Parts: sequence; C-alpha cells; structure tokens
Amino acid sequence: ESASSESVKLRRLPDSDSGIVEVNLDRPVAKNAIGSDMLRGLQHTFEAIDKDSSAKVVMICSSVPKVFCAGADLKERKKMTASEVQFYVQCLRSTFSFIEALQIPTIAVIEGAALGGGLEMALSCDLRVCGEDAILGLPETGLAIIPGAGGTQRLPRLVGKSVAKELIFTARRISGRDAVSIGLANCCVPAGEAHAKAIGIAREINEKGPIAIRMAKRAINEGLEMDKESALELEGDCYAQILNTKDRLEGLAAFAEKRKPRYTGE
Ligand code: CO8
Repeated sequence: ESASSESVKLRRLPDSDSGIVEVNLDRPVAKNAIGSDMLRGLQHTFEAIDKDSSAKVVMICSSVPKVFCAGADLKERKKMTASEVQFYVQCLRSTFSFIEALQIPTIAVIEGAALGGGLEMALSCDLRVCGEDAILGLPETGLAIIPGAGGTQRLPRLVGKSVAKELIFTARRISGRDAVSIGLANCCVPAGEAHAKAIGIAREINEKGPIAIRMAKRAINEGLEMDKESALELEGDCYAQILNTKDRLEGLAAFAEKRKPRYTGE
C-alpha cells in the first residue's frame, strides 16, 4: 500500500487481480470531506494511476464506515475568502474532469453518504455500485450554492433533465435502491457488500482486452457529446485502433482453441 496523502491511499490488488487498483478515501474525522489536503491527495493519486500502464480498472472506495464522502469540507470552506473558494472549486472541477477522462474504467463503491462533492466525484466515475445504506444527494441549494463540481452537468446526462432538476432543486437525499431506479447507480446490494460486488465487476473488466476497453470508453464518452454521424465515425476510428493488436488475434485463437484468452494489452 502506498500513501499519496494522509487521507487518500492507493492500493493495488494482489496476484491475478493486479490490474485492479483501489483508491481509498480515509479521513474519518470529517466523514471523508474533501479538504485541501485530500484534494491534493486525489490529484496525485489519479495522476499516478494515469501514468501506470498496468492499471486496468480503478475502484474509488471509502475506508470510513457508513460514508463514501461528505463532499466539500464545510469547516475549511467557512474560513476561506471568496477567491480561495474559487481556486478550490477550480481544482475540484479539474480533478473530477481528470477522473472522468481516465482511459480505464472507474467504479465508485458507495456505502453510506455520498453528498455534494462526494456524489459529484462518483458521477465522474463510469459505474456506481451502492450498498443498501447508501444516501445520495446534492445538498448544495440548501447551502445556497449550486453543485459546482460537475453536478449540474453530469447528473442530467445520466438521469435526464427532469429528474436531475428535481434532485438539485429540492436537495433531496435518496437511497441506493432509488438511485438504481433512476439510473444513477448501476446496482444496489445489501449493506456492506458493495465492495465485494464492485470487485466482481472489476474482475470481469480486468479479464477483457485492455485496449478494447479503453477504446470502448472513449467511443462512448466522446461519442455521446457529438452528433450521431460524427460519433459513428469516431466509433470506426476506435475500431481501427484495435485491428492490428496482438490481443485481437489472441481473442480469435482462444475462441478456436476453446480456452480463455490471455490478453497482454498489445
Ligand atoms: N465538511 C466538514 N466536516 C464534515 C462534513 C463536511 N462536509 N460532513 C461531516 N463533517 C464532520 C461533522 O461536522 C462532524 O464533526 P464534529 O465531530 O467535529 O462535529 C463529523 O464530520 C461527523 O459528522 P456527523 O456527526 O454529522 O456524522 P453522521 O454520521 O451523523 O452524518 C453525514 C454523516 C450524513 C455525512 C453528515 O455529516 C452530513 O450530512 N454532512 C454534510 C454533507 C453536506 O452537506 N455536504 C455537501 C457539502 S457542499 C459540496 O460538497 C459542494 C461541492 C461543490 C463545490 C461547489 C461550490 C460552489
């Protein structure tokens, strides 16, 4: 285990799971609220993951019981000037955009509260796995601010305009089950089992062709921001990048030989 900061820890799973990396939020005194130190920790950790070509899938988890992340650090915020807040929010925004733009898939593992910036971090991930005790919400309007780290954009892209507006205007907190029913979370499992569920999904991803996974993520994320014709062209470009890979031939060979493929990412 390597420490990126006091409150953010990076761990690589052992043996056959070594393509799976876990980012653990660990700031129990503030329910994983993102203070400046944690924000720096997140930046360094995700930069390290981005440079690590052996990382195939990332899980963002919490080491603190009953909470994923309580959002921005409201105690630190109270002491900040408006320009310090502005700088902090800029860093938060760019960190979440960096997470969203990582080439490999990301999974947020949500047990307990994911509120404000905490939910916005989860929204920057590709998948969200909830425990039944999960509480998700954007409480910002209740604090007389708006979700300023992607919430007004990423939430409606996921659940649609109307449902996102209701959640943001009312600042309502919803359960893991309700999050699944509106398409905010991928699945909801009994409390305490979200981590195991996410590992299962990460393993499924980890055994697929890594270049294919990266190209699929790129085609989906970039394609959905384009008109359909351009997006289909992008899909074609992404496909072309897979054509000359060793892994594609390995996939065909494994099928013919009725065995599991062994992909190397080449
Ligand atoms: N910041 C700082 N400290 C916090 C935070 C927080 N966000 N959340 C909890 N804490 C602290 C509490 O103050 C408490 O400290 P102390 O022991 O000194 O009193 C300690 O953590 C434990 O908290 P609780 O006793 O409340 O623990 P519970 O288990 O009862 O509840 C909750 C946990 C549900 C997480 C609850 O603490 C809570 O609702 N917290 C506030 C969540 C919130 O409103 N977050 C949204 C913040 S706004 C935001 O994230 C905006 C980001 C985008 C920026 C854009 C700005 C323009």
